Amino acid sequence: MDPRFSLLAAKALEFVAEGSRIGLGSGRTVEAFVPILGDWLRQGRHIRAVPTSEGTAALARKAGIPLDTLDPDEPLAVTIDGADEVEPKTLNLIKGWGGALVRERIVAAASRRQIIVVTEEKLVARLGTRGKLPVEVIPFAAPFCRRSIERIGAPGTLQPVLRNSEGKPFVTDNGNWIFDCAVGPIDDPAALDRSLLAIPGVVDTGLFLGTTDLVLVADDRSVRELRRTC
Ligand code: A5P
Repeated sequence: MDPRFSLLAAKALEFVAEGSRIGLGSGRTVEAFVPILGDWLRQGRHIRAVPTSEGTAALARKAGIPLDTLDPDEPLAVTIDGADEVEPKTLNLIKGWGGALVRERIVAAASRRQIIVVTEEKLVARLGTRGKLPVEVIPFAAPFCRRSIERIGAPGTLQPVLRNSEGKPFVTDNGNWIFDCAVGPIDDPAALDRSLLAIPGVVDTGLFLGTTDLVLVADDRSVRELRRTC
């Protein structure tokens, strides 16, 4: 395992309060956090966690973390999640390379704070720089969504490629498919997000704009905290 994941996990634990309900994100970085959280609970502490994917739920059960469901009357204190790109000034994100974007969005919205844990190569000057924007679609609408996505912006702006797993479409925890759209640095992420969400059959996009309160970034030796500056 990348040793930076352990640094991030230890730091993230500082933001979990005894007795709280938290959101648990998805991806390798969170996978490193789950067993450390389990060890912390075995020292006599209590939390309940809402997982953002079936994969995280399985890991959490294995680690002895009590699971919970969303409660509209009781926001989660914090969600600890990963990301695929982070813009340091705005803390805007691209998420979903792991395929859990929809539940990640819902759990983030149900939380008072969203804390993102990343290694430093995830930091980008402009979203899109790492070249991939996931868009979750309803399978019935997939051909229509593909065509509509291709027509956004100048020709070639977004090139949707259906995500595959062992030769078949990758199926999300919600029974949907994902188009990984080849992108470059995005000029106006909010406008792009609106255009994508306006397509019938698009469930959600990997653009997480204005949802993040704090980003923890690990290099080989330490973890630094990023807060929004604009
Ligand atoms: C899951 O859908 C994603 O949003 C993950 O949070 C993201 O891909 C980060 O994953 P890693 O920690 O594995 O890079």
